[in-house]
Amino acid sequence: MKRIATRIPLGAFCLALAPLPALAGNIIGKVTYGGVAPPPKPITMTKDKEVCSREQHFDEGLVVAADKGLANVVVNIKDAKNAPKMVLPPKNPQLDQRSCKFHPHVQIIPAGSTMEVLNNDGILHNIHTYPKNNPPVNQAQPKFKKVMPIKFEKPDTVRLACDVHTWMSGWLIVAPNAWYTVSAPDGTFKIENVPAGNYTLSYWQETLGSQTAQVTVPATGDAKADFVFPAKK
Ligand SMILES: [Cu+2]
Repeated sequence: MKRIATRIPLGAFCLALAPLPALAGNIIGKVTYGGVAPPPKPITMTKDKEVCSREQHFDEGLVVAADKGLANVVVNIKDAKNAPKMVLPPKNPQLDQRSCKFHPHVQIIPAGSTMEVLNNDGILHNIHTYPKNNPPVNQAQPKFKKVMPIKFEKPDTVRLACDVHTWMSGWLIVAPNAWYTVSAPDGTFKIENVPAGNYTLSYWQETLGSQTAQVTVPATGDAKADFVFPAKK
């Protein structure tokens, strides 16, 4: 009768003592527009033209790249109970008003942070926020006031406008956790360091609204979450 080997190989023993690898990966993907991209719509400026026309202005409600990559889509994990908090950056996030345009058009900041609204135009702006969960702000920013801080305590989706230049438009996402990101001009995005498991991703675009999709983060490697955003009916 053969003896059954019961000795545990030394290699396995060492493996058992080694720290467990973190079973986490990144969710990466590209959002594309599922329709015929409308041609960029130029904006007619009616005020402070000398300063405002330092840059070309187009309607940024739907920014589609040549290959249909969709910019400015906010991607986040829904019901992210175990999500880490978004770390407050060492420097305050900034919203620049340059050439009568908000830079960036869509920005994600952590809840509890203070956003510095900059006036680099040397003319009067009037920031007007349309929040759901934070106090609204409607405040003139004269040309000499270069920086105006606004604190955002609670998670929110905030539309930004300027009451002097009615075409100025932007969005601020006040994120409750780190699993938020915004798609780049080519539509690509990445949410880092998500533990293995099944998740629901939310895709939000200012003109097209919200969509969801399922994604599975494997024990090793990244999860692909390419998404075709349905065109508006
Ligand atoms: Cu303005």
